[in-house]
Parts: sequence; structure tokens; C-alpha cells
Amino acid sequence: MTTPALLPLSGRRLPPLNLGASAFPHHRATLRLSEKFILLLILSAFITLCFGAFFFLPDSSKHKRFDLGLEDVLIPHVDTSKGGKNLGGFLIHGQGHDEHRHREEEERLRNKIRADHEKALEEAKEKLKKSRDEIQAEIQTEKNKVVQELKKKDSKPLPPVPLPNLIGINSGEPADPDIREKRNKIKEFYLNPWEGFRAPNPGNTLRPKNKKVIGRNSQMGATIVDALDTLYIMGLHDEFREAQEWIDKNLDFSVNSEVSVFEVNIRFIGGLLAAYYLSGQEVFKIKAVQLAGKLLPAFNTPTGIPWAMVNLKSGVGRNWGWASAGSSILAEFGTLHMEFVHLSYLTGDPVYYNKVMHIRKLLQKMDRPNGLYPNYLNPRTGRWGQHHTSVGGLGDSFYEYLLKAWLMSDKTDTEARKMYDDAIEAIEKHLIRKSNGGLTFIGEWKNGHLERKMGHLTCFAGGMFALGADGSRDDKAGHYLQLGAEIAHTCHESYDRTTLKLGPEAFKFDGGVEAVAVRQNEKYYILRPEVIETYWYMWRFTHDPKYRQWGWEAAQAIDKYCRVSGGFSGVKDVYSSSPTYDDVQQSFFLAETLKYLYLLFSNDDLLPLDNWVFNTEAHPLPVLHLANTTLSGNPAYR
Ligand code: DMJ
Repeated sequence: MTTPALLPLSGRRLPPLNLGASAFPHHRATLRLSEKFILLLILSAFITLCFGAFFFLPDSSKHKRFDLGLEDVLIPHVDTSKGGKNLGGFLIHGQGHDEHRHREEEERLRNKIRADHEKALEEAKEKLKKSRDEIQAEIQTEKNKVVQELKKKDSKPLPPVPLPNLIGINSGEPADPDIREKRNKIKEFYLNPWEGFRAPNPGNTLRPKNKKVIGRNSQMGATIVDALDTLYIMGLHDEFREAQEWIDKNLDFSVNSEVSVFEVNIRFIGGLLAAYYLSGQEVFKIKAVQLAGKLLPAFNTPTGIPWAMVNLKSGVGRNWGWASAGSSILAEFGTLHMEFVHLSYLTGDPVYYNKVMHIRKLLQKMDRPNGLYPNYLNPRTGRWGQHHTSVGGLGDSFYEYLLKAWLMSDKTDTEARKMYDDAIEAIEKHLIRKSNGGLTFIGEWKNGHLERKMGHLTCFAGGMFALGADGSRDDKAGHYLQLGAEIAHTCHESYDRTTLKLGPEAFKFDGGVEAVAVRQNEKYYILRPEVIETYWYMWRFTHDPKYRQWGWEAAQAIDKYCRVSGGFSGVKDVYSSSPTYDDVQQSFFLAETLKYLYLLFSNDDLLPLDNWVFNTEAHPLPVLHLANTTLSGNPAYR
């Protein structure tokens, strides 16, 4: 038996073969020849068993561990017709096998093991002759191969699905020369910083004054992805193709980075999905799905309410340190629905849809103080944190997505519409007031007390009320359109009452102050879109020319006070006549602010609201008409 050569280590672990006196009964000192033979037989059977166990079992379990979740092709194949039995996934040989074939098979395996070992020894000897650098280079090549293989696997084409009605992907060119000129000016705004974040090194965020980008070597390219669909809508097709090429070659999510689930969803997944629907280029859909898969571990919490952050590589999630009692944030876990429904639709995989429906069901079951949704929910206990409610930061897009879930389903998701109507009624009752000067504002609810302060973020609600007017409960369409107009007016006042004619981050209606920021740290403008967003919705629903006029005022102020040599920057104080810059061009400036301005000066047949619903980052997603959503065989939609 050649065991020692094949088993150099485990052979040493075997007890020494001692056929001496101590091993046998005392009454006889020696063994008969037949007894010796039987003992020898037992011993050799035992060694064969150990031999088999040592070599075969670890090998197969090693494969299984390595490929777990990647491939199912390594799950042992079981063919019971040939005498094999499946026991918990392992094939047990034996019954019904012919002895001869069995021995042949054993012999074949033994030879294979011997050959493999000899080969491994040879390879090891060869390796030892190589220099450290050579070995390292080889390891790197192997690693690259694995990465390439994984990439190829990730890029597998997705199952074809019927495309929803993609109406209104056109130029939207206005006939009026004055409006056309304004629209061209907005396009020029976009092209001004393009040089700063274009391929080959777009980075994440532009520093327009320094002409640098944050995250130059990032494979994520936040701005180029977020700004992609605006390029397409503006008809900047060469630039769009350039961005597409960068995304195709470089955009990679296998990074050891902790990201905000909400931000990645609205900016990256929303941006990629919109680019896919507008251009039909498969690469965007594939990238969106790859990224979405990396967000899923964030949902592994006791309640299914996702963590705010997740590490894209390890899948470990956690919440913001500042959030009340370790809570997740309403506006974050409540702003996933639109994108996740589209992901399930495009992949045929219900996992995304189920995640967001689970969140909705959980929220439906909970008691709400005064019918209001608090901003904080603990993902471990499923209990609300502090009783703060806001239609601005921390709450805003949750309400927006309830309405848009209904619109995006071609108004069939009536559960979402009901939740929206209930929430808006409570908000109107407890948070919406008129100031002494007659301005309608939306305050914030803090532990049973109304704070008479409104954020720039809250200004999006004017557009939301107008968008939700049609289909509102008790046919209050006129009322909600009027409410939208009042909020638009208040937010316009917040711009008009500043020196730069740009809106502050937050403004008060208290102590004789109306629509003006009081605290120094609320006086900044970081190129936010919400006020212009509301002007655009109001324009689409009323065609009142004042909305185009207000939009143009804001565009001029941005041009005058935010434009710097390499793009557009936020300003630190809108009440100061000599602006100081924060030197950041937020990606939402290109994704939202400029897109809404461009649409404001375009014809309504460019992305009509009956067919497209804009996510909270202004990425248009098509309405999934019922016939297309209920794909046969897709359990997500049953
Ligand atoms: C955007 O990223 C989104 O609109 C989000 O919902 C909140 N606001 C920022 C821009 O201000």
C-alpha cells in the first residue's frame, strides 16, 4: 500500500501498528495465523475508510463552500435510477452496484488522487524556484481572472420584458423664440461644468471653483450617473454616448464602501433606470440590477425596515449615529418603492417588490400619533422613535412616493393612494397654517408642538399637492391645486425676500418674521431644486405664465451668483450681497434643478405626466400599465 506517499501527515496520526502482547487477551501470548490475517484485513479496511474520508469529503465540501450562492451546478447530481440514493444532497453509493464496477471505480479514484498529488508536489517545487515577484504577479493574474469571470457572470442579459408605453421622448422644442432662447440658455448651464466631470475621470462630486472633483478615482461616478438622463432629455447625445461608454467600462460597485441606501437608490438606480428607458441601452438596466443586489443586505433587520447605510462589499448595515434611538429614517426607507417595482418588473424577480411591500404593510399596521407618521422608526423593535413629523427633511419623499406609487401603477395601487390621502389630511390638519401676512406654510411637528418653520426641501410639496389633485378624496381637486399654488407662492416669497433672489435652506413664520431665515446656519443655498420643481408642476397643470417667469428669475440668480469658472457652486448666505461659495456642485443640480428648468421651457409633450412619473431625484420612470405589470408567472404581482 502506498499510503505513506499519499498521506504524509495523516499517516503519522495513525496509531503504531503494535501486534504485541498488550493488544490481545492475556491467556494467550501469540496469535494464530488466521487471527492475524483477519486483523490485518480489518486494519486495511479501516485505513481504506480513513483514506477515502480524508480525501473525498473535504474536497467536495470545499467546492460547496466556495461556490455557495454563486452556482448551483456543483450541487451533486443524483441519478437514482443507477442505484444512487440522495441523502441531504449527497450521493450515497452502494446498493444495487455491481462489485466489480465498484472496485474498478475505487482503483480509478486512487490513481487519480495519486496523480493529483504528484502534480501538486511538482507544481509546489516549481513555485519554490520562482522569485517572490513572479509568484505575486501570478497570484494577481489569477485574481484578475476571477474578477473578470464574476463580472461576466454579473453582466448576463436579463429576461426580455415588454417595454411600457414610452411616449413623449422627443425634443419638446417650443415654438416661441423667447422661450426657446431661455431653454438654450439652460442647456448652456449644463454644458458649462461638463468638462469638469466628464470621462475619463468623472469622480463623484465637482468642486467647480477649484476645478477638481471629490473622489477622482472613484468607480462610482455619482455626478455622471445622476446627470445622465438630463443629457438625453436635452438632446446632448454625443455627451450621453461618452457617459455611457464610461459607465459601461468603469462603473463598478464591488467597492469596500459604506453608502446611503436611499441616496444610492434615488440617484444611481433611479438615474440608471431612467437612462435605460429613455435610450433603450441595456447596459444601464444591467448596472442598475447589479447595484440593487448589493443594497439587499440592508434589509436584513429584525423588522425588514432597512438600515440607512450598507457596506457594498460586506453587506453590513447600520444606522446614522444621530438618528433618534438608533432609528431608520422615514424619508429613506419610504423612498424605495418606485425603483424597486421597476427592478422586479425588469428582472422578473419579486424580491425587490416584496421588500417594499413589506415596509408598507408594516407601516399600515402601526398606530400614528394624530394620524401623523413620525420621522424615526427603530428597525430592531419596530417602534417609532421621537414623535417628529416633517414634510421636509427626514419625511418628505415618503409622502411623495405614496402618491407616485399610485400614479406609476396607472392609478391601480389604490392602497397607496389611500395612505397618501390619509397622511395629507393629517398634515393639513396639524402642520399647514397661514401666517399673519397671509402666506400658507407647512411647519414641523415636534412632540406635540408646531414649529413655525419651513425648509427649502418642503417646497417640493406644492408640486406634490398639484400632482395629487386629480383623484383626490371627496373630489377636492380644486382645493389641492389651490394649496399647491399657495405653497409655490410662499416659496417664491422666500426667494424674493433675499438679496441674491435665491432661497435659504429654512425660513420662519414667527416673531414678526415671514418667509425669512433667522439663523446663520439656515441662510445657505446649495443649488437645490424643490422650488423650481414646484414651479414646473404648477406650470404643467395651470399654464399660468407666472411660473415660467419665477423659474426664469431663479435661473438668472443662479447664473449671476452661483456660476464660477468651472461650473456652479452653492452660496453660504443668500442675504449677503457678496456671495461666498461652498465650492460644491451637488449632483442634483444637473439631475434635478436644470432638468426642471429645461422642462419648464419645453412643450408639455416632452415626457407627459400621464405616462411618466419622476422619482424624487427627477429621474423619469414610465407608468407600468396594469397589463404590463402583471407579467404571467411573476408571483410579485399576484
Ligand atoms: C434630492 O436629492 C432629492 O430630491 C431628495 O428627495 C431630497 N432633496 C435632494 C435635493 O435637494
